[in-house]
Amino acid sequence: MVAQSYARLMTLEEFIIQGQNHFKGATGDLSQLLRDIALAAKIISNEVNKAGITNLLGLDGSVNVQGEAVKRLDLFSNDQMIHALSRSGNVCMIVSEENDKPVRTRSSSGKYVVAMDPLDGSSNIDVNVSIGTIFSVFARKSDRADEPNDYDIHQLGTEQIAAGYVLYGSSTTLVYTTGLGVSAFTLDPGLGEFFLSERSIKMPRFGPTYSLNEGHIGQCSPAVQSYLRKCKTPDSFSGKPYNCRYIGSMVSDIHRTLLDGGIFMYPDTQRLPDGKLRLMYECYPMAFIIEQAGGIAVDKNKTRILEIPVRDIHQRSSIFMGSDQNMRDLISMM
Ligand code: AHM
Ligand code: MG
Repeated sequence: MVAQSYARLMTLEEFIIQGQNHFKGATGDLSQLLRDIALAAKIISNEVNKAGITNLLGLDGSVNVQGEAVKRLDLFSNDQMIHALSRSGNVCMIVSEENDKPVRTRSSSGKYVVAMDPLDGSSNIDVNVSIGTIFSVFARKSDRADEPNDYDIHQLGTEQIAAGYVLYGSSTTLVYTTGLGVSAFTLDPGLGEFFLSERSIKMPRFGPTYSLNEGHIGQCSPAVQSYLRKCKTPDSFSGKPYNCRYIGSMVSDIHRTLLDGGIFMYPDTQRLPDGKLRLMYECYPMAFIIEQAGGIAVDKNKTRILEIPVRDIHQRSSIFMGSDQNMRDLISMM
């Protein structure tokens, strides 16, 4: 019975090959890169699930380039992702939250540059709350015969050729886009296989949910404060205020927003004038996914996230993203 039901499911591998067939002349290199990321995701997922019973859990005493405490699982995930991305020789350079400088792989002729947060939401590791991996893929600009350079990493979000995240939650889910819609895959941990769980995800045009660290509201702009007052005022249609949902793991908060609709924000505050989240490996990939699903993503100046230039690989950006209607309401107040 169970075996029969598996027969109806499409594996990630089949889906990737199907997608590759859409592109005439595709070499299969991007497909291989996505497979490599899926492999790293399985290894990290396995380790995340064991974290409570191994000594991987806990602080290792060092701090990352943002001055934040680094957990061992972050380092493990960073190593696994770098290793996986270096396997097939397709990636020449990797920008990671955990590395001060871009990491050059052995394959200086690799076609792609990847930006990633190998384990996002790390403050949630110790309390068994879902965390995730975020990635963004660019085609290099420089000649493959030369060494990769700064132009390869200072690309706009609109130039991403793929982006995605892996959510290590009650199940492990991989969500990605190559610009032809957003699809989700769920890991069967017994088989070690990702199966297609949702194709061409379109987020609801509106969702009665807002998501932010509201503890900082006193430091937010008047526009964000008045938007929040609106969220809390029962609307004339439903007679109810919006729901507040905030996990504190961007991957989890975005995944819920993607599926159920609503709005997610990490605004600028007096203390953090550019917010907290990193443009290249948190904001760009999530904005690409949200836009592909029919949503909107902007910063405090109403600038489309995907069009904010990269000055520094670890630069931060305020971010407001979510369903079309929620975002239009907010933008009209900004
Ligand atoms: P991290 O990359 O160090 O894990 O930080 C990013 C996380 C996001 O997942 C989340 O949206 C945000 O930090 C939560 O921050 P805060 O605790 O200030 O609400
Ligand atoms: Mg992180």
